[in-house]
Amino acid sequence: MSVKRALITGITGQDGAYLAKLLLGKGYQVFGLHARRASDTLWRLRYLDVEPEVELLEGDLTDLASLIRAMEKSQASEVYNLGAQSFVGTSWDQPVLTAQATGVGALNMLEALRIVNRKARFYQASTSEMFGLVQETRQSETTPFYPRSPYGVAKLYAHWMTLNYRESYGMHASSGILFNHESPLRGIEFVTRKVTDAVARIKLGVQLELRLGNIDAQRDWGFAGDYVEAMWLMLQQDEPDDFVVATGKTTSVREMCQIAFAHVGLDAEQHVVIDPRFYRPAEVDVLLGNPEKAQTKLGWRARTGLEALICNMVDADLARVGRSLACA
Ligand code: NAP
Ligand code: G4F
Repeated sequence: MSVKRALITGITGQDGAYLAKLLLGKGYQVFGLHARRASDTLWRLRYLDVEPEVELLEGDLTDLASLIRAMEKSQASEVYNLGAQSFVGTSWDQPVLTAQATGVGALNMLEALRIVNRKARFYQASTSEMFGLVQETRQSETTPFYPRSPYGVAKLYAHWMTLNYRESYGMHASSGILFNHESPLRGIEFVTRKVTDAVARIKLGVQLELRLGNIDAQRDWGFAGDYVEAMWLMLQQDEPDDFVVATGKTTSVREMCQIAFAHVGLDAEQHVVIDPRFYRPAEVDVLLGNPEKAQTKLGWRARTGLEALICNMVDADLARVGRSLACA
């Protein structure tokens, strides 16, 4: 049997690294779209020990020609579109870039499939941010969307384009509506990692306080390593479809902070300072997913609880900050 070939956009991001590891473990040849950057973006692939096994192809989601070349070079039969400007906060400062990379970028990738190999299977990284001002207490595949940020709007465009290409061209294009998922590889700008990094620094005596915005916001947080399995399962189905991927539990930022500080014997109340600079122009107050369809049809469920996840992230940051202090 010939080796399966997969192309991942956003391979240098949190999910891209975990997905590359998962697919390599299943015997895939893995190609990753890689935009040239001045800074080191390959650290996550090194952290998971997969950098040498991944073949990087230069390209950018805003450059259709580079995506066509990536399709031709990789000969991929599965394409995972994870690339995006993915930080909600930045999307108000750079709404046009967000629309181009996160919204039209997905359309460019779909076009590259349509031009080079429309039989290739396509995964779109959709998001619970599309529910925004939630229209139902537990959000499922049938909940109406109401995005609250330029990022959410861009993702909704990409989501509908994925459905449209499925219906217009019969393409195997699936959309995973993933709720927040975290790991030690999470970018430092996202709230869980911002908290676990600060907890490590405060514990090791190199930081005094942690400045946060709306700590009453609630999220349905899971572990990224569990969530990339759902992406793969979607592309193994006979028919393309949309799936909510979530834990089915929601927790406030405040409670998540308490877990992180308590893990190292500290009291969050003593260190967290509310700073209006981190409030957003429009907030998504609460997200809570209903993952029943993914459980029934994909046989997928979240395996990692929030407490274990946050404690693991704190431990990873303690080790990281400890190493950097030892080298200083
Ligand atoms: P991430 O860590 O921010 O990674 C984003 C990736 O996209 C990076 O590899 C980045 O490359 C790449 N990228 C940015 N602009 C690009 C462009 N113009 N062309 C090509 N690549 C570009 O995000 P993540 O947490 O892994 O999330 C993966 C995907 O799932 C994203 O689409 C995100 O919006 C979506 N999502 C995430 C969550 C979550 O909770 N993590 C939930 C729902 C949906 P550089 O490293 O070179 O900048
Ligand atoms: O960690 P966050 O920045 O994640 P957010 O906005 O929920 O977006 C993440 O999850 C989405 C899925 O729902 C993805 F599509 C998206 O790409 C990204 O991965 O913020 C979580 C909550 C927000 O309500 C925010 O207002 O935490 C609140 N928060 C409070 N203080 C803060 C802070 N968020 C950040 N980043 N920094 C703060 O200081």
